Amino acid sequence: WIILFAFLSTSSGSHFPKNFKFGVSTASYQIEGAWNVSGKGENIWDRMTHEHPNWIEDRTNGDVACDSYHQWKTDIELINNLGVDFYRFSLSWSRLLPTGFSNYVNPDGVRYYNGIINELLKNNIEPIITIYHWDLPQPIQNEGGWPNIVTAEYFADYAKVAFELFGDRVKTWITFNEPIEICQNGYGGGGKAPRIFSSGVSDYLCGRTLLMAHAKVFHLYDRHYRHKQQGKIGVTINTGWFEPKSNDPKDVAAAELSLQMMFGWWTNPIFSKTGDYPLLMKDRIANISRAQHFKRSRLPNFNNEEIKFIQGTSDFLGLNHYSTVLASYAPLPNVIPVSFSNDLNVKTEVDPKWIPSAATWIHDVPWGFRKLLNWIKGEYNNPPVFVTENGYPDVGQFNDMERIHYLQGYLDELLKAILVDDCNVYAYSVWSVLDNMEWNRGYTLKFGLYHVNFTDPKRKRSPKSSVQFYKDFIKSSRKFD
Ligand code: BGP
Repeated sequence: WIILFAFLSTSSGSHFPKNFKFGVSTASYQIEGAWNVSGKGENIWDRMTHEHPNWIEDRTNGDVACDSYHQWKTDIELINNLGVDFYRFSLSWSRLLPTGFSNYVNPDGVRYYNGIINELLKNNIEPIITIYHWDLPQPIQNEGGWPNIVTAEYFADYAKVAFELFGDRVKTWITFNEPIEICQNGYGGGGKAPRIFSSGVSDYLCGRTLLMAHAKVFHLYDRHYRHKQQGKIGVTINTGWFEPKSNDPKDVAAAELSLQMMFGWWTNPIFSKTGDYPLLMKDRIANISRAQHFKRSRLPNFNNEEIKFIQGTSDFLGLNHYSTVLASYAPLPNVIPVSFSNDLNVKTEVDPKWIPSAATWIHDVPWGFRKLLNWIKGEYNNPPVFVTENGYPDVGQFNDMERIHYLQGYLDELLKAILVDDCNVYAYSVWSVLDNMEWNRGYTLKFGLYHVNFTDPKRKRSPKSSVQFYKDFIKSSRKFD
């Protein structure tokens, strides 16, 4: 053991299992630009950033972003230069289906994604598609968006178009990226589009639709495409690690409640033996709703048939993980406000000794990653985990030593989780290839391995030090094959 630990702590990349895959991730709205050209329709991020520029820190938007719609070939060269196995990117729903509905497919959109997929394959890089990374077509939002259960049908129609068009070459599909961000931040009072403020009700309705939509699309793939196309389909859920602030059972319970309500909300119905939302969450929201004089729980239930429909609908658990917080007990929620965060009501803070980043919510705490992977292993019987995002934000320095320190630390802990703890993780992806439009932070926050000059109309890309780091890391991990 001592030798193994000594080796692990000095290793860089070595000893990852033979078939372990490394990659990088992006999302359509954050990089593509070309928001209204070549037939693309309007989506909720276009609408929100145009109507409310002040909701974005630097009053920018994704109109041009990294201009990847025109520069995708350069991007693939940069990705290829890293020596990665796969590239995870998302489809812009309104670039393929400008109104959101499947009665008209935009040929330029099809051409664009075909170009990317074919070029990746030519370079031996596996294309991995996220079907939905937050850019809902505006006309579907006009019909109520995700809180309206009918949106699940339109999502399935869209997914079918994607399977038909690209499924002969794309073998890994991710239905949703980070459902809690879509629902709680989009419809429950957070800052993400469409930023609807009906807290405490719409966010849970949205959650119900998303879980049904995910399951529907899984079954669609399973029944009609899996046999022919031989691919895998899963979902990406995000969570930080919640470390109890002390051994006090109340703090331990607060940490567990946080994991169950933020992560278990999604993973329990799909990956657990019981199906359905976590019991802790159901009881808590039912009780609070009662105290608030609601006639029923604000958490809309699933009947037995629906539970069976959702259960087991994922070939892998996509995990986005960035950071850790200390959780401690807070008194039972007040009756108001009616909101998800009031339902949860756990106190969180960080250890002042942890290395911060340019985002208040991200610290360099690699051991939390290993603990989370072990928690997932215990909770859901060691499912295959695909780490779809992990990364560190700064303000854009070329010599990005903090990013390298972060990535090295998290990769080391991942390796221990795999080799020492036997966690079933088979792939890892860095967020992100390029500096990009970081949602509410606009261009003030940089996650890229490559720097992008956003004042240059050509959006010139240049490597940061972390490019060489990741490249070497991947290469040395393969040397031992
Ligand atoms: C994840 C998203 C990514 C990316 C990253 C950074 O939640 O899936 O799209 O943006 O986080 O987050 P942020 O820009 O909110 O700091």
